[in-house]
Amino acid sequence: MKSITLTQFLTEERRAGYGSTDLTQLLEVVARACKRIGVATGKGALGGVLGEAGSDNVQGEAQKKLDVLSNEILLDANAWGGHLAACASEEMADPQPIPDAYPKGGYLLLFDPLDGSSNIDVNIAVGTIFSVLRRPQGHRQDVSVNEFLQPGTQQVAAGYVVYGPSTLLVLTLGHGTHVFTLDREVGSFILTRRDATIPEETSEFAVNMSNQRYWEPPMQRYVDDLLAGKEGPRERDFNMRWVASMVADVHRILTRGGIFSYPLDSKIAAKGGKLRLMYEANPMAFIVEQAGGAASTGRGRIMDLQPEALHQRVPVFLGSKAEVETAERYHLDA
Ligand code: FDP
Repeated sequence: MKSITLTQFLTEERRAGYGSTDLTQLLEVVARACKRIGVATGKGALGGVLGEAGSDNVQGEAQKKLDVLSNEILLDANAWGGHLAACASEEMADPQPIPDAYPKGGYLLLFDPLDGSSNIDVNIAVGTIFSVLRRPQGHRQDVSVNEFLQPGTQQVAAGYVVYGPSTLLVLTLGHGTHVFTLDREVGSFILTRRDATIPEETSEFAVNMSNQRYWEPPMQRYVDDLLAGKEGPRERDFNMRWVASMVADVHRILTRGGIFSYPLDSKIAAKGGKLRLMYEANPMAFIVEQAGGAASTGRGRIMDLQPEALHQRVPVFLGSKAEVETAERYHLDA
């Protein structure tokens, strides 16, 4: 069978009325930047890029050298294309406008350049997550942060790349979620799964159990019932997995189902949660919903939230639809 490259896929999508020429080119630039991040990640200790950068990001988290490098790769790659008005990143306090030397376009790009960075030094899969919004109409001056504060339902595209045993790009433009695998010899992303579908039911959950004693009562009850297995109210045994790279955990769920959750706990309650709404929760929610799954804060749909800040955090439950709805019921009935 003839293989379909990302370029061909995006061109055909555009002809079918999904996305503009600018969006297609923007996504190709992001994919190309991610290939470079994949090369840097793949070099490991030989590339001299492991370990701490010696700086903190806006959230007070220690930056790894690869966090900083990946951020620079994405910014450099996206500066000159003319498709974007500005970029925002987990690693930068404020959005970065496109430099004056280049034309500005009508899209806004948000990214977590290297998700799961605690796993870099131990050679476990990490990834990049990105979200594309349209710049609101009527803004001609410098891009303000408020232009980024659009609900997830406004995303025109979202994706993630996993740098694992193989490098994968998962993408949605709002009609289906599609998986591309990097052919490393040729250097192209090839479509390997069209219209990925997450099974509605699951018997597998992903959560950092070490936080159990800090969770809210409904979350405690939900997980107690999962752990009670066949003898408990759920009447079946559940398996648990936790990679601690959201991209890898979400990709497992996209492949075989499951529920991923980073709930509120008393250690992070003041921050509103652990995961960032704009460049982690929203793009993953879009991808998961487009694959037939669901994504909730535990008390409502993630993509319906009106963001209040660029680096806002939210509780996250996503994956197999029926299981996310069950977890939601525990919270809403409490
Ligand atoms: P990280 O901080 O290492 O980038 O983005 C947050 C995240 O990783 C997710 O990728 C991951 O699911 C989670 O945090 C891991 O949290 P724990 O350290 O609590 O396991």
